Amino acid sequence: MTETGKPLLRVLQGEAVWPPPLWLMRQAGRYLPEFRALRDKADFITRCMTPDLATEITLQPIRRFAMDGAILFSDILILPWAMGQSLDFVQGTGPVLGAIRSEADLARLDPQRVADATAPVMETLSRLRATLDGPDPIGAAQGGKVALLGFAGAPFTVACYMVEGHGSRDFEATRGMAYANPMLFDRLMDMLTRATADMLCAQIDAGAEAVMLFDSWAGLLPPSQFRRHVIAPTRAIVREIQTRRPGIPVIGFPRLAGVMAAEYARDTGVKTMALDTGTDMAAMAGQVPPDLTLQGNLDPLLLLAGGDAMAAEARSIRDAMKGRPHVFNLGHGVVPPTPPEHVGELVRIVREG
Ligand code: 1CP
Repeated sequence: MTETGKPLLRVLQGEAVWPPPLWLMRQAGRYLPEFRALRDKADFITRCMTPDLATEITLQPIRRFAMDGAILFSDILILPWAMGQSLDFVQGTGPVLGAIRSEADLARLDPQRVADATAPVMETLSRLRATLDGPDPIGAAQGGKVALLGFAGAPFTVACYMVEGHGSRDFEATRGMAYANPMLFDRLMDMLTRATADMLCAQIDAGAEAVMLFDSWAGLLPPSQFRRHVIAPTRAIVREIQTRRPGIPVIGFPRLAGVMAAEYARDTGVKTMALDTGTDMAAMAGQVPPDLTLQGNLDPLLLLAGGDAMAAEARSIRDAMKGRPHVFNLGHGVVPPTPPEHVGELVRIVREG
């Protein structure tokens, strides 16, 4: 099977394919009983850093639902962890990091450590690619049609967790630092921009066929700051990948970007823009070039609810995008209480064409 035979890759290159290929953000995770069974065996970082476990978790949803894309099981915070920042995933609280607030804190990070520290992630990717494109003893290859996606957090969103030290509604310390100490914040952003491009190139070398940049907190920024901390670093990463690994598509996800999304699509060079739940896909399609792929954007809470309302909305999104390049997905991640049968039903509906 050649690469061009994978429907998801064809769409990510700008081709309209019907019915649209699909995968779901957070498709591997707590809503699957087989994931919960493994979760009790090892903590989160161990699961990410053990190729046997990360490979298995990545493939679980593919075996069950045969999505068109398999996304590496890892996390956007693995990069700061690999640079030496302390990171702990606390049950019920989320990630906790040793906050970066000063030059001295920043000086303790070492991007040179990333290649060695993330070697197990690259091993996971090469095993995944071999499985997905190989003969099919464990039912995960789906005839060589499943594309392998790598990812990273975009610099601004990763900086949010690094500076704040934990999740937040508004990341006040981070946005405050960007205004009050722009020299320090820019140094952190530059470090992240370079390290992210390097890590994504390494993921591509290990087998990723496309990569996604999650900018989950992009929408917190006013326009001038959005241009500086979202568009500019994303453009730098996209250019670096285009130069060093030509032909590999980049999916950008500027979550909650609102009216700035069209500018992001125009100025970053991403091949695909993923849209959050609040964006009207058809309206956005009218504002971006016809060969820019759009990805999204069913509400994860409609997937949780299931039934006729979910079916109607999924068909409506799919049909509105007919004739243009579209990857069907959610507008944000699958929520843990989602019944797996609803995911199966969604896959069936999107594929009925
Ligand atoms: O113990 C556990 O099971 C931890 C839960 C968990 C999981 C399953 C975390 C902690 N991360 C992940 C996996 C993950 N994270 C993936 C894997 C692939 C897949 O989608 O199946 C991906 C792509 C991410 C990306 C990620 N992590 C984002 C960007 C997308 C988004 O959801 O907006 C963000 C913001 C994170 C940070 C993070 N990691 C984990 C949690 C609980 C959070 C959110 C913290 C917060 O803001 O409160």
